[in-house]
Amino acid sequence: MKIAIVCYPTFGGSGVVATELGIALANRGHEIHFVTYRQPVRLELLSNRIHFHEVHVPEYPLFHYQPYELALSSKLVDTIKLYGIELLHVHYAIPHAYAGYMAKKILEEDGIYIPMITTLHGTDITLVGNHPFYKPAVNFSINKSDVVTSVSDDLKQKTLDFFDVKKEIEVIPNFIDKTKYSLDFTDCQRSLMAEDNEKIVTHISNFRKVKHIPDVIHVFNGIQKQLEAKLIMVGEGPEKEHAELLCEQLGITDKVVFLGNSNEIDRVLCFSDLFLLPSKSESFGLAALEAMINRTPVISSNTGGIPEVNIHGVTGYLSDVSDVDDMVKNALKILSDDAVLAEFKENAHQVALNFDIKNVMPLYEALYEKAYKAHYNSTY
Ligand code: GMT
Repeated sequence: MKIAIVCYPTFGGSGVVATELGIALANRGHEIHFVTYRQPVRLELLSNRIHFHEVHVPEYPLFHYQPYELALSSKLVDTIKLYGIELLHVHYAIPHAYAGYMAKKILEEDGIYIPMITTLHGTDITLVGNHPFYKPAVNFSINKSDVVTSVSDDLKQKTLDFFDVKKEIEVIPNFIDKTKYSLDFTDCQRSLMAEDNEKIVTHISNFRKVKHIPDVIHVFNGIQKQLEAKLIMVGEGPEKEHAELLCEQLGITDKVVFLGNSNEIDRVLCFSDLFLLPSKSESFGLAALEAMINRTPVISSNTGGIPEVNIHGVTGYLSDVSDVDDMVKNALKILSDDAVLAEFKENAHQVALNFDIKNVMPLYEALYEKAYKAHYNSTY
């Protein structure tokens, strides 16, 4: 099938899921066309089955805001016509579902009908999407999608609670590709980051407020008071500067490394002993799943879709949002005993295997087939 994928090309989870899905679909023989404003960060190789079409928004001084949705709709129309695209899959409702629907309607004028799948990822529903400024447009575009998917049961429920959705929402979780993680990969270079007696604690995110970055620092502070440890912070975002300042105030700067954005998170996770994800809300928590497949247990908040991934007492622990003391207590339970740590590491890996792309991709493919057939039957 020829599929156009619209996503954010950045380090955010929705872009990562869209990119990895596109690559996997191409490996299964589909022809994939990414349409976005920059080459997605996880998309390293283009091929005859993976294409990238850049959306340009020409600067014009009259416009206070440059109209990205308009440029995206136009690019979609052109790409779909030129390459004979059969299905459109948009990731993140804002503004992608809206722009996708416009493209669909424009194409209909030329007698071209194309089904659109919208995947809801989280903040497009929980934070941004239900803001009164956007809500009517988001509600409309969800209902106008031919198929709607969400990445967790919790996000499905929130979408039904916040919006007036008339469509069935299919839950398809985030995934990993287990073939990328084999036991014989030993080149972790752990010694570059920590001494042998130090435990390595890691956090990876886009450092937005929703991630509760100060909680990450406070939890680590509690851990390092009890045992030798290092904290590795991966990512960039608005809360980073404050986090650096907080480390200085707590006198732990020599124990915390800020790495910035990285394409090598598996390398970092490979030598990590614990992953911290104390977010205020999290529709799934792809970062936690990526930690788990790398044998890193997770200390997280008990919010959103996280409990669907991080199993309390098995792959890590869940605490109430902002309950830093409980997170410290749970972290120490895992880190203080090497046998317990080894058990949690193995459990984390085993549970993560349930989310292997081999199990998840057929769910998307089945929906594509269904959407394509339904669309075809209703239009011809
Ligand atoms: O985590 C982020 O802030 C990035 C965000 C995004 O939209 O790119 O991630 C969301 O989508 C991911 C992929 O489906 C989920 O794993 C994340 O949990 C979700 N983030 C939030 O809900 C905060």
